[in-house]
Amino acid sequence: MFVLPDLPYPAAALEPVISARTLGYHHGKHHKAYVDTLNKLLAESGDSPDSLEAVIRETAGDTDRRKLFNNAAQAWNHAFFWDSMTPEHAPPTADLATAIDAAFGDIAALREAFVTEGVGHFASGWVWLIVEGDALKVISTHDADDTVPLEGVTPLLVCDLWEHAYYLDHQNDRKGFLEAWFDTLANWSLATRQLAASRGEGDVWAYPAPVHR
Ligand code: MN3
Repeated sequence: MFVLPDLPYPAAALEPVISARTLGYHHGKHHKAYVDTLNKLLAESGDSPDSLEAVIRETAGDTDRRKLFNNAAQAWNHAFFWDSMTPEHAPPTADLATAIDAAFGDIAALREAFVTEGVGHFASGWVWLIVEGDALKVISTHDADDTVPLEGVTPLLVCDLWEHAYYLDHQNDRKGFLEAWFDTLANWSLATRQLAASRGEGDVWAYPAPVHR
């Protein structure tokens, strides 16, 4: 079975952009429900996969296993989202800063691209900073879809575009949420590690391995 990872910081650590109330519900109710449903579906089918990434890759695009995919991917996306934020925000440096400048011109242009992609994304989903091959890109995905099944793509950061991520704190102001998120919460240390891993230095981020009982 898969565990619900603890938040990597106290629930109030991301205030005022994300309140403790929002984070408490988001992690303790939404994320937990995805993990619980994932475990229930796996128990019913008798499967005991080696990793959550394997479940997502095997079920992506399989309409008969859409429910399993949705819950597996949402479990993964939320854990990566928690790690995509930090109360100790610091700007990108070194190789990451160089890669951002090469792809977008500067950090302000990346911010514009990230916010514009997130605001323009219709309904629920996720906005990502990824590296594909050698190039940084901003993309969005719908509903539970993520980058795990995409060959040659490493996610650097993700932000949740579902209304439950921001509605209590920002109401319908997705743009304001994304701007504040980018300016004060984005975890560029994670992005730096992911970029290095995409180049073969260290391991890419992975969901905690399942516990077999
Ligand atoms: Mn969410």
